[in-house]
Amino acid sequence: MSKFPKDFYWGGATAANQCEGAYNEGGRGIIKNDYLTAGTHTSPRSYIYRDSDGNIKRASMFELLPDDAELIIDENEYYPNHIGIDFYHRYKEDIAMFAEMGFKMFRMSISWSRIFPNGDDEEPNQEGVEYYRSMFEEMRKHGIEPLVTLHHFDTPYALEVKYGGWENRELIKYFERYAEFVFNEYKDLVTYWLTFNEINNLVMMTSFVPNLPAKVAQGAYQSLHHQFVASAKAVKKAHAINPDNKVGCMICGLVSYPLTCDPKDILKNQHRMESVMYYSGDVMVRGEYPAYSNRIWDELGITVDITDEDKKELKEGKVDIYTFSYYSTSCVTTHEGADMGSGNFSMGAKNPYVKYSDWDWAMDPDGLRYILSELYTRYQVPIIVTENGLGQDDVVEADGSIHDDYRIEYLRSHANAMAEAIEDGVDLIGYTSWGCIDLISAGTGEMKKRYGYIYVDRDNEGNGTLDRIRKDSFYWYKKVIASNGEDL
Ligand code: BGP
Repeated sequence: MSKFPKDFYWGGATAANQCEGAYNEGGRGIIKNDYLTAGTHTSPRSYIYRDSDGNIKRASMFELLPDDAELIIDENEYYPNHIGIDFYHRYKEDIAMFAEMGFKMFRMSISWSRIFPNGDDEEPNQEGVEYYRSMFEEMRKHGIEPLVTLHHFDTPYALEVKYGGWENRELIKYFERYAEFVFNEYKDLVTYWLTFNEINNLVMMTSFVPNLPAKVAQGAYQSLHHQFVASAKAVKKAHAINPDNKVGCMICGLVSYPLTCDPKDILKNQHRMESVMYYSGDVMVRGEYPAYSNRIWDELGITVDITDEDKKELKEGKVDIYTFSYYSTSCVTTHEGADMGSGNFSMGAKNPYVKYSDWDWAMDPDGLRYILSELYTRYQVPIIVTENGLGQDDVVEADGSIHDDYRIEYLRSHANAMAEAIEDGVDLIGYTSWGCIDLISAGTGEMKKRYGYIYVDRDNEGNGTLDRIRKDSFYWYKKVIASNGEDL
């Protein structure tokens, strides 16, 4: 007997800026990621910019850009997101392949700058509006439930230039207007929504980067607060427009363990989990800042401007479901000399009890069962795992087949962990694995960090036909969905 509930939402996930391409088609406005070059897991993606003296310079995505930097697109560089996997033009054939696998849910994102190219425009861009309508209709035609992210790393760049980005409170009203517009527009087609993808990423570096200037931490926490308020206002609108709407938070699952049983490691890990992960969920699900917030702000030497009106909004705009990404875990320690690994995501000490991927991310299915139980005990709302998967390059055999048994093994072990969590009593209602079709890596800009059940013929330099090929995992997942997770 399947351990998964009868209507479990099996599916996959993508994000507009990593798959659509067509970055300057259909009236779309520019986003900052359009300026990101490709990187690898050892050399970060970078921006090319002109400084106020007219010099052309390069800065990695992890550096702070100077205030006078004017981002430019250099004809001699390769910008992977410009073409993506051409999902913009091929979404019908791709959705048909998702349907062939039996998807019940498809998580995608609306590109805000396709709807409001500058973010604060008076009128929406009709071509963008029709584009997503057609995509939702296509999903419905195949019986697939859309799960729509409103913001996946893609604030319209014009808002960053004009207002300085999310540090400025002004952005709240533009996001609210965009959200209200799409809730009304797609009212008959969409009921599952997520506001900000991995909202906690905004403050992640304040825990991982030592001696970060207080100004940076201040800006990060203030921006996050503005996104919390923007999200809460959107939740209220969603409920007012259609009481059936279900809105979720989307939290980056930065799960860590104490490296040793030294009580100092236990405490350090508790504080790490609070600042990088629980802080955001606590505000969005419970509608108020948790008690430990003051400790976090004091340690960073910052003050977050929170008005009484904001507090009211947060209370009234609590999310209905908790969703998160889960790839990996890491360890936290106060002891010198721990192996810190090189993965761009885990950012902690290496765990001797788990295996690591080619990109040095820990593969830890037990950690998924563990965190699911922690989260459900904490929040008691339905949960969806909205991202999970193994990023690894694949080999296309001479006969065109792709034997990605390593990916099947990763996914199977995580599906088993979900089944166990359900038996533990967790109200898990869905699973949309990441990059169900190969797409551009957010962290490295690589194409070869592949997550898909569907292979896309394109390499890190932008060569390839963009043809789609079914991998072995495609047929495996189809069987999993058909048996509702019984046949893993
Ligand atoms: C999450 C993002 C996704 C996705 C994923 C995998 O942080 O929400 O956009 O990209 O991570 O990461 P990467 O693309 O760096 O392998």
